Amino acid sequence: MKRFKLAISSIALLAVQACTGPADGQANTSSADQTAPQAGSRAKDAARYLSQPLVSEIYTADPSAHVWGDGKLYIYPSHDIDGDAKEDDLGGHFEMRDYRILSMDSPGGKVTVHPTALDVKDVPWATQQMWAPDAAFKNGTYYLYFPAKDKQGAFRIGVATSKSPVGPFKANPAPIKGSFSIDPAVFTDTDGKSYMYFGGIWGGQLQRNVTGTYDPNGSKTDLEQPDKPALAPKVAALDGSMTEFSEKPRDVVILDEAGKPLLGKDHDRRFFEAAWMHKYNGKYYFSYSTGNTHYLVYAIGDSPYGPFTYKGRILEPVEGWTTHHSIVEWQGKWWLFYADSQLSGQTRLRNVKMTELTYNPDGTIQTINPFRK
Ligand code: FUB
Repeated sequence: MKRFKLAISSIALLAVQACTGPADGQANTSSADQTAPQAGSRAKDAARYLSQPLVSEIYTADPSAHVWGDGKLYIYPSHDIDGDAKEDDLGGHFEMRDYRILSMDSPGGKVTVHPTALDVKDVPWATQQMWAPDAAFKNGTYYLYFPAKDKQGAFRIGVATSKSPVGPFKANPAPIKGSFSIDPAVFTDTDGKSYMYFGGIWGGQLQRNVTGTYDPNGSKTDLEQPDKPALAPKVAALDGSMTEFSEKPRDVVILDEAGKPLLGKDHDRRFFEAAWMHKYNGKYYFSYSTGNTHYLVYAIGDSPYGPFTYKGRILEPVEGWTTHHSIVEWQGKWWLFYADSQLSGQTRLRNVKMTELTYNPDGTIQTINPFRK
């Protein structure tokens, strides 16, 4: 299957900018951006979607949401741009070059689009493709973690610091030692220890790092062993500096209901990309995207290292090939942040959204349909 799929919606009834207001926790959009694309100019049937884009001045994806000490909600997204690359199975069309951070005071309130927080030109080791980032806070410093390709074309994970949650961030001169692949997600446990979850197959290159060294000629997809355990995402504890691993990355093992690792052929459930960790009622919820089957799913464990047992879907497929999410508690409710291609109809130009997440009494998550019935 191609690295993109056809836009689901083609019936244009309402202009997004004429939509009658926020729905389901959605915010009114914010300040103008002189680098703004044509977001919002494409007439679409906004009412078909469960949630509306949080901002339309820029294209955004991969929303990592956090609530720091001031009680506001900060979103650390990818900043999609309309580049020249043709769409391919390795995500070459995701040509992002910088990060812009979003913030909101309350669900459904104004969303502020902050100025550039970090540009690839200011990252000494990185050349291109500033993909899905995440952030952490410790002892007065904010940390921005981001994947980008180095001069060999290998994805590494970098870190940049700031005294402000919205930057500007200053990048460390080299990527995190021992890091590879994409989609860092940093989880700080209640005991203060922080862990980075990361990885992605296909364009995320996890399958090209199985020997511990990047193999530029490795498989373009996965292990190509459908009946063997699927490639596992990785987890490593961060050291006290928050800028290096304190251990060699370990496999995040995801088991089926029989206690067996999910297999490579199980495309509806196996890990593809977009790791996220959150804790609910003392349990660890590892969630991720299944990529080419387009689901956001989750697995539950008793330790930040797992193993995790697959539990089900969080989100059914959105418009556009990718989605990527975060889950956070804010103002007494749990929220799912995700992205689709509502504004552009193009996979490379996405927009972030939020909607409420509901748990069942047994701790399972109610599956969300991104479209209204
Ligand atoms: O945004 C670029 C890549 O697409 C991300 O790193 C993946 O998670 C997917 O959303």
